Amino acid sequence: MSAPVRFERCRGVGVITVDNPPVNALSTGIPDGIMEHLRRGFDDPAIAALVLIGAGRTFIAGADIREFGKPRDPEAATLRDLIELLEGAAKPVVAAMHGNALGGGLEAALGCNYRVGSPGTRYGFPEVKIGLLPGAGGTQRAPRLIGVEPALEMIVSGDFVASQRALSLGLIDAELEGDLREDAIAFAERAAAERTSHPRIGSPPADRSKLSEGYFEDYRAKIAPRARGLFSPFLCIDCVEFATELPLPEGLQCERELFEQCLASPQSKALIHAFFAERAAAKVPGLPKGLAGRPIAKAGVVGAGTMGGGIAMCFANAGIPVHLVETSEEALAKGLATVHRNYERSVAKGRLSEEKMAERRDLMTSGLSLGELKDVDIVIEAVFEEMDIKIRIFEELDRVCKPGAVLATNTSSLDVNEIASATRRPEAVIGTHFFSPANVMRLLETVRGGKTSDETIAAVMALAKRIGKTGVLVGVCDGFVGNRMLYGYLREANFLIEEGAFPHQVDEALVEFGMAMGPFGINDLAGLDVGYRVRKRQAASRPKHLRYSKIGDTICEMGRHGQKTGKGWYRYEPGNRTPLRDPEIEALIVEESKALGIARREVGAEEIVERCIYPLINEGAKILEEGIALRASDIDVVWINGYGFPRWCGGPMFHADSVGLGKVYEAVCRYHESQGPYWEPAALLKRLAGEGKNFADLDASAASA
Ligand code: 3H9
Repeated sequence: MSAPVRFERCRGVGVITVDNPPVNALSTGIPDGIMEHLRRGFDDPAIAALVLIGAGRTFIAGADIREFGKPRDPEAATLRDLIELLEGAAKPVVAAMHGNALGGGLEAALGCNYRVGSPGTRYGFPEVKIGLLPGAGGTQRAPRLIGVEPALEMIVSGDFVASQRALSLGLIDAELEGDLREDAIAFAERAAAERTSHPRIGSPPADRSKLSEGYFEDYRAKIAPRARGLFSPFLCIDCVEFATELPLPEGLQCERELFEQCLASPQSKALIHAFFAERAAAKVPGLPKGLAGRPIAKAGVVGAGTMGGGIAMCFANAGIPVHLVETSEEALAKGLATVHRNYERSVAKGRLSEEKMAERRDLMTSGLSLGELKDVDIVIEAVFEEMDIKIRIFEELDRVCKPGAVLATNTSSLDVNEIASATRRPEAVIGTHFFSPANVMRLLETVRGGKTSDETIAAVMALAKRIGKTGVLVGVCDGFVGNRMLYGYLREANFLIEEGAFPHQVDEALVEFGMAMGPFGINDLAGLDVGYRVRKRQAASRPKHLRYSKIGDTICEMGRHGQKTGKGWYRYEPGNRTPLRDPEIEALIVEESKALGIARREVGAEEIVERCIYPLINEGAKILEEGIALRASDIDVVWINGYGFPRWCGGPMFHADSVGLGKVYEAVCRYHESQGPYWEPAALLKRLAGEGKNFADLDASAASA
């Protein structure tokens, strides 16, 4: 194994290479290694300049996130020590960047005299996405180097900046198109030969003379809606404001204190959990190593409704040709018109160029016969949630599709095994449950049937990554992971309104908890008829002794299907999506309580949150017991990316761990007593609570098994 930091002399330039795969993170020992070689270069009279570069596919992607929260070796040098040494360097140092130069990696580069990069390099401070702020001088040096406004935008959004933009901002001094190492060495040689002094980010505060009056206050107000519930974006702004007021050493001190606050916050722990959970979800235990699955060169989609059209867009957006099939010209034209409208909206908003839109539209073909799908590598069926229709389609797909093609269904709750049994190749059948709008939502629940082959799973998990989705592998059950958990959440929301709350109170309490929207608002957005159809299908098998709220059905039968009909749980003014309380619905709810013999009572926000969130956890535990989800963290990924669960709470299972499983179990038992059988505690929850363990322990022991 090669050393994680190497030194080579090339003519009069010392090249320090960080080789710490996969992303050259600044793990313990790496700053020491870089510092040792820097000193060696400073001391060697034959060396006139130094280059800092990354091995493999990237420059340094930041501090090692895995080490946060763990005890650190007090003897080991820190990133801040490294940057201090760089800033005091007697010889010019050039950061040569490719791949990603992120967080602490970019901060180290800011400590160098020169920054150069390959054309495709991405630069950024993504710390805010894991609840932190750039804590090794990024908030102080970036505004001094590139100006307050662009620096603030980079630091608060966490978004990456492309190479050309980095060049125009002055974040890098040059874009080097040839061999980065060679060109950077030549750049360093020239700098050493031609100049006696080398640029350095100075101590005076960043220039605020061009900022408008109240600039930082306005910025705080501007980001407030998208940063709802979040802690670190506001501390990022504080830090940049310090950079405009304080000399560098004092600014660095303030930044350090605020960084420590972020690091100690529950939010950063939850967001870091979410970061690793998403990466863990991509790994499927048991799949043969290196199995890539069939490459997808062309796709087919059956059904051009909202979901089908959105799924076709996912393929076209990723550059994959896609053929869309409908049953009538009219339905096809309608579906394509929606797709085109979506693209045009993106162009109008400046998110997509005319040229890219044309390219994407050109990748889409369409027709009226399933026979046209004979050459696709994957077909995704996205028609009505009716088993009979799906069975007929899969029988036909089995006849027409080429051997080895993946046959996928976008069902959100139906039995994938039953669908697979309509074919002679159940190994090729899999569920791909997209979320609406499919071209926007990141979650892809990938449903493994009893006979789905490893190749099919590998192909779909790879496809998920390629089309920019977070794939989570789940097993077959009614509603899979996400919707199965949703049943309990919505059920309790409905019971709460029978008992005394109104829809807006339930929604407000859950939005206050952190959910992107409340259950009634989201129902209206998604369309009430979808859930109604599922409930009708389940009616025959629903145990009659169990409590059932029929208000949702009544509302649907009144023709109130949510936002699309202007009325649902709320009413809507034409052209406005703001939910407004509707006296007609509230009267109906009061009437229903009376009919049920329930004396309405005040229902507090705490009860609303417990009654809706704890069933998620209890059901999640049952899902784990049954092996429907592979990990508790996969459930978190599903709920964060598909259901608007606050990422900064880490997902329902991480949230349960944070609350304490003992406390959650005790509450579930209490509600079991008062509310009855729906609240039957999961055996796993009981066991973990009894053992003083949590879901993270379960995942850790499964990973090490
Ligand atoms: C920081 O720098 C703090 C400082 O300001 C102040 C300090 C005082 N550490 O995403 P991928 C792993 S905070 C450890 O699948 P991609 C990742 O878990 C840090 N591990 O690849 C995965 O492991 P595995 C600021 C990391 O090509 C593997 O690398 N920096 C780190 O799609 C591949 O990752 C960030 O927040 C890390 N920093 O994307 C950058 N980064 O194979 C966060 C990645 O075992 N990282 N890993 O599952 C990213 O945004 C993406 O990983 C990146 C590559 C764009 C780099």
